[in-house]
Amino acid sequence: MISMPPVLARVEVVDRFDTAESLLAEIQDDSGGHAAAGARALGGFVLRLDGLAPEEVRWFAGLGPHPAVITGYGPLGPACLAGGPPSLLTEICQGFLQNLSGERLAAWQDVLGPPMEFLAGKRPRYWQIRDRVLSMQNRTLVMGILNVTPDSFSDGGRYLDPAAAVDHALELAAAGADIIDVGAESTRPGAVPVDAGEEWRRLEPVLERLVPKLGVPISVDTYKAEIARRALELGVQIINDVSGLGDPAMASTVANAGAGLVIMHNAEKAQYQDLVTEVAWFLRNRLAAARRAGIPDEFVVCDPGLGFGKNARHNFVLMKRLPAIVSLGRPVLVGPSRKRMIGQVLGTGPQERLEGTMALAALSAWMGAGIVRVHDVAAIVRVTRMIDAVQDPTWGVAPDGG
Ligand code: HH2
Repeated sequence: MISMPPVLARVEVVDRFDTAESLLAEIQDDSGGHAAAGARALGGFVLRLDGLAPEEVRWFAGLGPHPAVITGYGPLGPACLAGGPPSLLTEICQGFLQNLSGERLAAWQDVLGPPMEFLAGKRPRYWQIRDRVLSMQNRTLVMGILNVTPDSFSDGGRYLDPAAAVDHALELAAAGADIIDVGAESTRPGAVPVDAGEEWRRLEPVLERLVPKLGVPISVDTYKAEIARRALELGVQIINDVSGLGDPAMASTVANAGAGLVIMHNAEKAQYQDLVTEVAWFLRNRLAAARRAGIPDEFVVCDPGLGFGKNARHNFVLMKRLPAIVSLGRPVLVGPSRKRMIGQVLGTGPQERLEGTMALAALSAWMGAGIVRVHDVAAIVRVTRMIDAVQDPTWGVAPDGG
């Protein structure tokens, strides 16, 4: 097993609300430069590299004030921000790689590949799940939520009865859901943990009925490898793991079934030195762990995990800087549905968060998410269809349509 040096590369999009300070707040400046300000002037992209070796950081420092480059320290050690248009950042990446050799070259080639594709305008648009491929080429996918729990924060108790659960899943699919995500343990803060026996008692009767009936793929929201194994045996195609492979047996279980996997960021405490870097690093790290366990990257989708070990402010920062997660190279799933971050802004309870969910789903789709996970499928399908039409104005509309 090759241990990968801790390096990380990602691309952020700088917009009119960003100041040099807001992007640089996280890396301790040791050069007095103004990369983010430069990025604004030059075209709106910032490339951030973390975990540089001393000679590597010297190479960046040697690039001088133009192109706008700043070096400092992040949570993975020496870090660098370079600002400018995609062509300039691509040139910088190529120059940087030319100066490397051996294991460092291999490590940086591996992490720089996806951001360089992102800068070239390419997005990760496919997800392999068992023998199917889900495409996000033309449109954002909608994952409908089915909670077979007594205590989920917005719909607990409504679908505990298997017949009601199956009916609801069929309704969600008819409303346009591309995937149905079935969960039998609430993950809301303060929820009582459920043992595998109880979780399976809730899931089994639903999955047994649903697998043969449902035309769209089923994912199971569980962090327990034992539950994942049983669900995969019944024929589900995806495991949605909110612990990001916390169970050591999870990756091999998913690999053996050739199933799709959602790796979500989670943390015990809402405490970060540098939120976006830490979330991106966690996801990259778990992606590499999945690969080592035999899950090719094509089978994995990444999720920043809104509300998991994060306060509202963390959630909004992650939403705003979603391209940093998209540039890691895998399709991104975002789950904003009815979450507390909406209630905190609008002062509304879980049942009155539809507009907030619509806004966050629209932003997610616009900023490159491939999948949104929601309760209100019919409304969100309409929202994402509109965003998709703007993303690709040639798609689905006749040239002379009014
Ligand atoms: N959020 C919830 C549960 N599972 N999975 C992913 N991948 N991403 C998410 O954001 C996510 C998730 C929480 O929402 P919900 O299922 O509605 O509530 P509860 O955990 O109370 O059942």
